[in-house]
Amino acid sequence: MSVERTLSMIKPDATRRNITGKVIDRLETAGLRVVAQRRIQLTKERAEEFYGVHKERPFFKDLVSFMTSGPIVVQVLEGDNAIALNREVMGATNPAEAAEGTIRKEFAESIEANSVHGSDGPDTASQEISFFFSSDEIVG
Ligand code: IDP
Ligand code: MG
Repeated sequence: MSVERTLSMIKPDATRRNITGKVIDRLETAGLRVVAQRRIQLTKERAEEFYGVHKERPFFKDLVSFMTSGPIVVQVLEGDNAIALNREVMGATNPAEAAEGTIRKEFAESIEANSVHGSDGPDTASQEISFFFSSDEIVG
């Protein structure tokens, strides 16, 4: 096992319902440690840049609109195998397919408004962390 860091976002559907604490509790209970955190409002330009990999997908415009519809909480999570562990705790993209006990099964409203983001691999984790945080903002 190796200690990793991953980028997490608590999405606007969750900030709107005031359940950021419930989401963070799931992450911490699973063994992930919040080593950086900030509540922000994404601009359209920043959301388009963050989700650039999806720009040809049919849901891209709606996704950018959703992600800018309210505040988000961006976090760096640290722990043993943090990248895969976070994906496991999050559950499948579509809450209808998410396993029992996962954040998306419990809290997501739809395949779009699915409460959380987590990096999907080591390269995206390091890119996504530096998209939001400088190294002196991450305190392990
Ligand atoms: P992930 O968040 O589980 O990694 P991705 O495929 O990377 O899923 O998609 C990024 C985000 O785009 C999803 O979390 C969700 O908010 C949105 N999304 C993905 N697929 C769809 C879809 O088919 N319809 C609407 N929104 C989608
Ligand atoms: Mg993804």
